[in-house]
Amino acid sequence: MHDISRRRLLLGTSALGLGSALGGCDLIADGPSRSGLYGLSDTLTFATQRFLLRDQPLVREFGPEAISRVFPTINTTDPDNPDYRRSKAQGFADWRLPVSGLVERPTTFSLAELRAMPARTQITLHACEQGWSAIGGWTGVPLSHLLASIGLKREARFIVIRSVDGWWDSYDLFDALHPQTILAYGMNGSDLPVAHGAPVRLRVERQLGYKSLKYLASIEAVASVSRLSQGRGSMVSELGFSWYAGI
Ligand SMILES: Nc1nc2c(c(=O)[nH]1)N[C@H]1C(S)=C(S)[C@@H](COP(=O)(O)O)O[C@H]1N2
Ligand SMILES: [Mo]
Repeated sequence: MHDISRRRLLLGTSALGLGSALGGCDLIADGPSRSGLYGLSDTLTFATQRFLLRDQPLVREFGPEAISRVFPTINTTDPDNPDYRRSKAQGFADWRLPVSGLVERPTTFSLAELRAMPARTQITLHACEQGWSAIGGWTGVPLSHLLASIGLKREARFIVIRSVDGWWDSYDLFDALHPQTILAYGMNGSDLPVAHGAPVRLRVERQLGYKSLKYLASIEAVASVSRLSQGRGSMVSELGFSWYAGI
């Protein structure tokens, strides 16, 4: 036990050192990783991608003709949660998104307030770890804009996002502040459908589909994720998936 935690500590520290040295960017935080060989490969993938992508390049965006006629939907497709059902019945008029933690002005946003912010539309390829992919068009407010509007504190290193169906995940600032990381309320020119995460879902375009949480419930800026749940940074990493799922 002692050895394992020491080893994780060493691996974690080397990822931070390698990441900062190669990336030269203080958006790079030490990501949670698994122990053993998987942990080592997570750490190397993370550090390599952070180096290769250090200028925050955009993922490829397509024209409208590329949009998939059928965009699969999986896992939760209609949350079985009384508050969610009530809100859905009202067209999400009472839906609210609290943004708290290490921010200057903790704020709760309505859907109308998010829609009034500067919007970005992007047509991108979604890749699911289960082996399918599809192209969809997403419209929403960049998370970077939302966080800037309420002031992210210097100590913040990760953004933790929770969903109404119990999914939760975290993102380092490198991904959270990426220009294509948006809180999407529109899909293919219409309101985001319930099956795809209405009223608002996250799009994190440089990671696998499971990082793009649907049915957003709250956002929190934190300095570390080590004390959240099992300290692995997300719900799916507690099930064995990697925290960092860069593609
Ligand atoms: N809250 C929540 N977010 C989620 C999921 C989920 O079940 N619940 N599934 C994830 C997975 S594995 C994928 S591939 C995409 C699927 O999005 P879609 O249903 O719009 O295709 O959402 C991701 N985000
Ligand atoms: Mo997925």
